[in-house]
Amino acid sequence: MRHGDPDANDTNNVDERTGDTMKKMWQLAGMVGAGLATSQAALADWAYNLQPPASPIAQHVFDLHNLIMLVCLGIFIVVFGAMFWSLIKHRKAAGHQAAHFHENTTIEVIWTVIPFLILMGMAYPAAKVVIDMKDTSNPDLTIKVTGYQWKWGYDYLNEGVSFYSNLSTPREQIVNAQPKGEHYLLEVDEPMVVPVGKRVRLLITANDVLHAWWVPALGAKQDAIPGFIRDTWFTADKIGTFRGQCVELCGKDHGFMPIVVEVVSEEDYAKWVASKKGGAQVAAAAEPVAEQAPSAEVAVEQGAADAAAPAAQ
Ligand SMILES: [Cu+2]
Repeated sequence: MRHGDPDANDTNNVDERTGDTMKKMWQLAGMVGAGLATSQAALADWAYNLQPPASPIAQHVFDLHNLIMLVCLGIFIVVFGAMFWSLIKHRKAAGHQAAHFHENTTIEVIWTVIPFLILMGMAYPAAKVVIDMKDTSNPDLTIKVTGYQWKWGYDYLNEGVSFYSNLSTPREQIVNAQPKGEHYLLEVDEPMVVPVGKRVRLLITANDVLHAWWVPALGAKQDAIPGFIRDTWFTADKIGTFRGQCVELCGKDHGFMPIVVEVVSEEDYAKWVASKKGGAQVAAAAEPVAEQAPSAEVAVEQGAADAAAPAAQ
């Protein structure tokens, strides 16, 4: 600061104001830090990776993710390493003279060929996984999944079992009148039940607007589109409960139509089917499920999918 300068006072004020802003920023940072520290429970739930895979496809997706992240890391290190090395080693202050040249065919060929090879190296395993995801041939059982505002409908085409799956989180938890449960907004009254180790084909559609069915641990994700039937598949390789959500913004209760898949042993699955069929007879189809949803026949007429095939098998 120049003493005796008529602007010295103004400069002082600017310094003070800058100091105030800095102080405020530090206070804000402190508040955010304290906020994070007090929500230790919430932090404990944070996971910094994909969900542990529970199907071969999910495993492929997981491995692919790791591989691509490593490639990205390698590129990051090389590019930033070269940049900082150039900035520091060749700085003017160190007496470096700038080179004067234009065009260098060798370097241009190298920086075209290397990225091309990297891209090809990433595209090959990625395409393999995508093709595997789309191969829904030879299923052991087929389930039609219908998205509704705001619930899911499941029709087991082989067993003739149909039901809706609704959010079961109590209203009190949603409006903060009760503490939130362990599976808050990720719990349903009737989960999808499938046998372990079986190839499950899902025919996915919607009855009103776009929805999307996603269970990350099973590696199954597919848009549910009214009037169309899209398919996907999974083979759960462990018994357990797997949770997912609708992942296409579908209206006011989009966040209130979770998905729960219960993977059980083959015996338990047979028991479950028997119990569902017994229950269905009692109910005497009082409420025909998925009446308005596009039937398999309609879909075939539309040429949308070979939806009738699993029923015929
Ligand atoms: Cu939805």
